[in-house]
Amino acid sequence: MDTDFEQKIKLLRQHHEKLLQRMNLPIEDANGIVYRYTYPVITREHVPLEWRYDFNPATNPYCMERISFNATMNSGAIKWNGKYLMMVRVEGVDRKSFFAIAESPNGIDNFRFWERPLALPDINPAETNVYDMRLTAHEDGWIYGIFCSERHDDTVAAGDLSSAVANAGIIRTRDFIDWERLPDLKSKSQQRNVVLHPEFVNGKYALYTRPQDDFINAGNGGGIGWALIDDIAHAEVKEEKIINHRYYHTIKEVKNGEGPHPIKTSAGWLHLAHGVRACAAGLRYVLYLYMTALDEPWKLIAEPAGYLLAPLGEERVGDVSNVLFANGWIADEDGKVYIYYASSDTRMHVATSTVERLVDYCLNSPADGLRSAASVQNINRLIDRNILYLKG
Ligand code: BGC
Ligand code: BMA
Repeated sequence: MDTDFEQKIKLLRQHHEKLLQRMNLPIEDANGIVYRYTYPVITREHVPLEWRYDFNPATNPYCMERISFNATMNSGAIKWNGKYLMMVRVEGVDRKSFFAIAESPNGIDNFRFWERPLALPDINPAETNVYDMRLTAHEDGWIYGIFCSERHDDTVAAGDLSSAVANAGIIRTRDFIDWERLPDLKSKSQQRNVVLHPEFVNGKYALYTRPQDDFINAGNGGGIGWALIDDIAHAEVKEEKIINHRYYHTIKEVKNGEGPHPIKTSAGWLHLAHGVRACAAGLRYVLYLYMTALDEPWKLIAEPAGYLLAPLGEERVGDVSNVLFANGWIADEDGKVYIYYASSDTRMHVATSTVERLVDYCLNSPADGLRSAASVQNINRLIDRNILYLKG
């Protein structure tokens, strides 16, 4: 018996347990719209020790990690059997990412990975990387996952090992254990950020899409698209219309994409999305909200100016700095909303709010007037209203 080895493992387990059980409290400097929390909810340190260490001293005499992880980010989310689940994008030090479910009893701490990563049906040897899962419990009774399936673009010049093609992969389950993989979404353009709407619309499945000209650039195709699908088992985008546009000098000038599927509220569908602009430091990703009509989910009814959440403090720094990205949120029965967002492609956080607050934010914050002069007008209108009100 190697007591030194055993001692090391015991310590590792103790530290790991302490991290997993760490309590998470809201930070009180809020703007009234959302609350951030003290700690990230899932980091690479949360990855189970069994995935990392060989516990046998004979084959791991130095008690070293055998497989190491780089990041836990862009996670889908869903409430299932009373538990808060995240379908985490786990990325190894080899840059390959995969999916793994982590579960919490309360949605803000004590997230714990299930025993093994998701057994994603492997249907195409060219599929190189998978990421950014969106989960939707559809009214047809299945729980769907739509994710980005990426491969090398074989049409480019030899030696170009960076050009890639992004498609939407589709899986579904009834129990989160057995997953059926459906054929990838057929579309004329590349697709990342494809999301399934939870209800049938005119008897059809409905997808939020993000057509783009090539792997990185939205180009002419820019914006969040909307497409009706005849058969989800052979999904094809036949017609696509842009329902949320990009504009010059806004937080989404370069690209935007739907986050998780929208939340149904009495005032309309509440959407969380990401917007991207370019600057000297690279692409800056922030999160914003918009709303669409209840009966016509493709019709924009409200969009407050600018972002809801942007990288702050330590969130700014990571593998791809200056990025917030979200593809999961949960609206609880009592109206509380858990927004799961990743910072800088590195770690997962939670921010909480309520449906009422987020709807109020969307309907009553001024929209983007697209010019400095319009922004000043908005401020002056608020000051005028305050003067009037305070005079009594
Ligand atoms: C990365 C994604 C990124 C995309 C576009 C992919 O290779 O894995 O994180 O969003 O490229 O930059
Ligand atoms: C993308 C997304 C994310 C990522 C972001 C920033 O295009 O799909 O995977 O968080 O870039 O790197």
